[in-house]
Amino acid sequence: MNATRSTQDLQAADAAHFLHPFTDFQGLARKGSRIITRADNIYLWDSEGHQILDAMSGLWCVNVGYGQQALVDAAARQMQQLPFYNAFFQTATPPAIELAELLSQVTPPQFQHVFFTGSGSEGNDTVVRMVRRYWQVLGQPQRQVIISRHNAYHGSTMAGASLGGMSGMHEQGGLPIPNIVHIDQPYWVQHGRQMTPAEFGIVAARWLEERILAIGPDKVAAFIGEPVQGAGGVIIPPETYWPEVQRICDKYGILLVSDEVICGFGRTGHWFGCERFGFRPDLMTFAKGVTSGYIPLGGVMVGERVARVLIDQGGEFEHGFTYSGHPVACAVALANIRLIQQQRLVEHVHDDVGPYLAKAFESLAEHALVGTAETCGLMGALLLVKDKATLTPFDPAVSIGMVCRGHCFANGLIMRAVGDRMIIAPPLVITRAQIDEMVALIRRCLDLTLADARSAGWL
Ligand code: PXG
Repeated sequence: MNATRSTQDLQAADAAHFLHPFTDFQGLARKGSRIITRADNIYLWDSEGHQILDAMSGLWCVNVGYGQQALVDAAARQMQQLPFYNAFFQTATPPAIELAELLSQVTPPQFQHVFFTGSGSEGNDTVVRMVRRYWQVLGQPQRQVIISRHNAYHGSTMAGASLGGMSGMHEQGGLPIPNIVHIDQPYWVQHGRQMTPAEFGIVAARWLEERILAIGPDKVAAFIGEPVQGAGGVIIPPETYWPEVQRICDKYGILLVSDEVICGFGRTGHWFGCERFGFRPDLMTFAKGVTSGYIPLGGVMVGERVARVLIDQGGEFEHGFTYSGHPVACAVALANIRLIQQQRLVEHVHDDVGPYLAKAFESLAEHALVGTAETCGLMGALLLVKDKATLTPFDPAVSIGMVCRGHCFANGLIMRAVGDRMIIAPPLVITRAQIDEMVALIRRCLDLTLADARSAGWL
């Protein structure tokens, strides 16, 4: 990169040539991108020299924080030794083999095999093909239907976006693809306030059973869900939800898939979200935190129930990507997972900063704008409301989340707005003192948003 290029110059080139993901191209071109030039630990710096606290870990991925030299060294070493070789033609590379072995150790015991991809979306495409292939090999090819949930996010490829329950995405491009259906999400504020959360968790899980029965259990291949919905706004299900989902999947013999792209690798204070919520998936999609985002890598952990069928009876599985098991990506993942182990980051979240963040969020719950404040490990969400007592939302035309996000942007804090939910997922290396700093910034931005709401008469 040419360090002498001005922000303005870079913004002009960006607007002229770069189509950003999930972006209104014209709107951004008019405004100009914020250009991020470097990072360390939990902080970013933009091209104007502003320091920003990254409470979103990049995009839910930089679990070990920025600037970890061990990951950089692993990439450089592997690039020199062997920058690429594929795993198609009866070949393998040491980093891919060693990562497969290490993943089988850090994941729950039913997982002894992995299929590598380049991203979470490709991982979920692999899940769709793999579960359908599994049932075909078992002589039940009619088991085609995969049940997912509204407001889930499972990626942006045709199958990933179909599994996802984002209506805006479905409208652009004729989705979902056939035989993918959605049930409602276990979001208590939206669907369950007349019940206790524990009662609601059972009710929400039973929506799965009702749908299975409506379709016919012999036609259903799998159920997929994120342990905690991330991009959907950090929707933390009641404790009763996942065990009941597990019971229902077991009852009808349906494969259970946990999308761990966000929840995996320590985010919830456990290695994987399914361990936090007490269920035993047959397949697990991962990406993001496997390399802390330093380099793209994803994949699917394949439980023995599925692996034995595919290996012992399946013959050739006609699926794969150029970068399945990319040696540089796998070398970085190895260094990343070893760092998580050495620095005991999962324990750090579980025993120390996770509970500390939960306490801090309890104090934010007292703010006039905050209707609910929830955390799970190092994920958190504040629901902004017009009236705390009744959880009455603001007029959607106000876009209160975007107002708050604007203040975060201007005050050196990256916090996401998903509708009226303000969400965070900071790097796992965050300290208590840094949580205090982050929460003080959040409080300031809430105060500024409240002042806007008062002066504009939105309250
Ligand atoms: N599953 C889950 C649960 C995800 O969060 C994917 C799959 C797809 O991964 P790839 O690597 O193909 O992007 C994701 C990705 C957001 C946001 O706005 C979230 C994601 C991606 C982009 C934006 O929160 N998650």
